[in-house]
Amino acid sequence: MMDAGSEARPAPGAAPRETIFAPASGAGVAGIAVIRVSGPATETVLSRLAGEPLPPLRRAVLRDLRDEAGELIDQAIVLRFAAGASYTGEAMGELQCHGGRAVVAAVLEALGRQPGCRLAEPGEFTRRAFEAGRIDLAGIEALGDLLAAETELQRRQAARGLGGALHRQAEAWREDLIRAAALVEVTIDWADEEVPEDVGPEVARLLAGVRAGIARELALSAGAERLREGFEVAILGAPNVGKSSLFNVLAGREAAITAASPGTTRDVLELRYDLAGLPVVFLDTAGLREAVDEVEAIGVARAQERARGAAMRLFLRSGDAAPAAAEECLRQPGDLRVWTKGDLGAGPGDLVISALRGEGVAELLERIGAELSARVSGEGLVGHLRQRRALEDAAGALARAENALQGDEAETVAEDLRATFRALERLVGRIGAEDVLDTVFASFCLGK
Ligand SMILES: Nc1nc2c(ncn2[C@@H]2O[C@H](COP(=O)(O)OP(=O)(O)OP(=O)(O)O)[C@@H](O)[C@H]2O)c(=O)[nH]1
Ligand SMILES: [Mg+2]
Repeated sequence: MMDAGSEARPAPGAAPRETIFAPASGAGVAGIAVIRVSGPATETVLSRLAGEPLPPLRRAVLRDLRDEAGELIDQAIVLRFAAGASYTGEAMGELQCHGGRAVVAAVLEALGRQPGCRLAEPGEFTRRAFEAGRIDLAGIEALGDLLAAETELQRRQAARGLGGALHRQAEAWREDLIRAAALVEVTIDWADEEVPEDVGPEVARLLAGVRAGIARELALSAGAERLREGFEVAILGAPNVGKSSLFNVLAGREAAITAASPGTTRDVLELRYDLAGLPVVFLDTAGLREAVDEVEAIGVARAQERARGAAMRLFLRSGDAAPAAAEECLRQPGDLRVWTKGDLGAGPGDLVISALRGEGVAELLERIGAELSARVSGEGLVGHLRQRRALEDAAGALARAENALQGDEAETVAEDLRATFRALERLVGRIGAEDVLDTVFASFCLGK
């Protein structure tokens, strides 16, 4: 989290800022539900529901919540935070009431009847935190990732981002570049006189250090992006080799139709799978062959398209089907060849499985896990396309600065360094954030 910012105040003459509220805990019945309130009317609203005097700041106190008629709604823990020392930077409150649907609905209704109060939009608490300078864009993206994380490795990656790792890294690069820029400015100022000392080597060393750091992050970003989005593993092969049967074993249920007749699967089916912390999406596909009808032809085309974009491909073969000709042009390094129906006999391939008996499937998963985890073993901080683009721009501008330095063009070096700064500021969202916030918040849930 960044430094505590001051409370965002409305511009003079502007309408007073609305106070927002929303359930922060998930939908459905639970022991406790947390409802958050943020904005200038927080104290008034809380005292109307929970009675006066309100508990001291940051002290959790059990209170009766009552509606305007004095009727008891629920008993709840009331917690409040001062403006300037809360998530949003505004005065904030939390009501931890019982988690029944009717209880939550009644508390929300009572809040909605308070003047100047309305239900928050998805991501609105975080938008206010951003406006108050309490979180930057990279932090918001990491928070979104953390809320969306389905596996342990996704959670770890997002948690690093939330801790501000990318922000700190960008700051470190910026400091080195500021020092380099200052040295370059000196040579510009002394242009007509003798420069006291040749600063070139020192500037070159600083720029090369930052370049190496950025290059390293860019190299790791492919793995970090995959980890965030999930690895698609396409199950491919000629009709009838047992693709859907394997898919069903992985799903632990009859997710796909299997049949003795070839050409059974037409659509691409997806199965989300937590492979030792790696988020994997298995794809069952139509058997690769010259299709006999139009629908099958569409299915085969889709299978090939998804196979090309997948992180990994499993090429299945069995003794009772000729290998698919299309396989050869789909193969990429790291893919696996799997001999199926091992109960009927073994054949060539990286390993043998039998979906019927469930044999070899654990080993197959192990091989897939080993291959994919090798691609994310780095500690990549840049997991979003937007961040990668900004970092690529920074790398480009920095390379131009290094070239100009070799040509002794101090003015150009200074200009390219400024472009590098701007790209790094876009990376953490210090500039250009407004354009992307709406898209980011569209994926946020209520109450965050
Ligand atoms: N003996 C044996 N039969 C299997 C095994 N796996 C699949 N089969 C049989 O092979 C036939 C085809 O299986 P599917 O899983 O539908 O094959 P597919 O590759 O999805 O076929 P398409 O969707 O038509 O491309 C079915 O009759 C299955 O019961 C296995 O491990 N052993
Ligand atoms: Mg099938």
